[in-house]
Amino acid sequence: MNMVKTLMAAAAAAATLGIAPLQAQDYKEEYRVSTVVPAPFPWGIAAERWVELVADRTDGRINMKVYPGVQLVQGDQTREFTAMRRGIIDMAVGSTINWSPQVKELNLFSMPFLMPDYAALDALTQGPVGDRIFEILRENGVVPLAWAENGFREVTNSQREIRTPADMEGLKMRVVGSPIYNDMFTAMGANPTQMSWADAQPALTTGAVDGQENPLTIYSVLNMHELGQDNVTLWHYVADPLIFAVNQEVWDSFTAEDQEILKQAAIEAGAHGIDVAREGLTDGDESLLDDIRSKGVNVVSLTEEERQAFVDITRPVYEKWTDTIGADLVKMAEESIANR
Ligand code: X2X
Repeated sequence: MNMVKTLMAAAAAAATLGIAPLQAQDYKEEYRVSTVVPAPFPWGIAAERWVELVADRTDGRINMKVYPGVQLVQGDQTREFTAMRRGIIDMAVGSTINWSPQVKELNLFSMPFLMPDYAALDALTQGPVGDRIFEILRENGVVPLAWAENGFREVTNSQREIRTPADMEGLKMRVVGSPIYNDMFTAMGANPTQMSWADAQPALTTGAVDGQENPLTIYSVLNMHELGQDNVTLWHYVADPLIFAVNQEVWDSFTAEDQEILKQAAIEAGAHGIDVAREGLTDGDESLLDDIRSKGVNVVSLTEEERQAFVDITRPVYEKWTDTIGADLVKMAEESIANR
């Protein structure tokens, strides 16, 4: 037999026996997983859990490492998605906010007051909206595997209690990198300034900005009360889920068996991350809120009428962004939430 025939025979035999070709030899020594924040933030915990589960279940064949601080894109979280698509980043656990400059449909989760509670958030990620979003991500050239959670984003500031849009007047607010945030805070009368998470922390420390919005897990791990952020308003205006995803070529380089391991591990790590992200922030367990209150922080819950005033004032933003996101997807989301 000549060489070609020998190889063909070997391949045929391998196929018959169900033996995977020796692809593991092509695997990289390390796969780089991008995140914005590390453990002990729930986001970092979810990413670390994914890495551990995959290492265990592949006997180390797939060696992943978390690179927090979006350091693979010099701290600019709005470039994470593009870098993953191009293979500069192998994998990421990323916020829908940070990928929305490239994937406009992801702004859905930033629509003001769309999701009133966790059940609404779950109705989106675990239902037809989530399926559609994953399809869109695949069309955009990355492979999405599972959901985790940064959380409901509550507003904090160093100046005064916020109960009405009038209280927002003139407050200098750090906002994230999707223009819908500029639109929302401008509509409320505040003075928003967009900056990366890397720049946000010094800006809060020096008082260059008066306030910010982020999940309370971020607030509490960072001890933001020590940065003067001693007014917190619970308004649940938006929430950012996290998505586990892999660069397409990297994904294609794995055997079907390893792809399944990666996906299953992401689902389990995501479920764990969601549990951690909600700990102490639910009706049954408010321990995180109590802990924040015990530090002398003024934590305000809005009445239904107070909340409605914010809904009304941001309504034009909601309408404007419905066009950008796509009226069909927004309608599907509204229906999923109504039927939750
Ligand atoms: O920059 C933020 O506020 C953060 C950490 O929540 C995100 O990456 C969306």
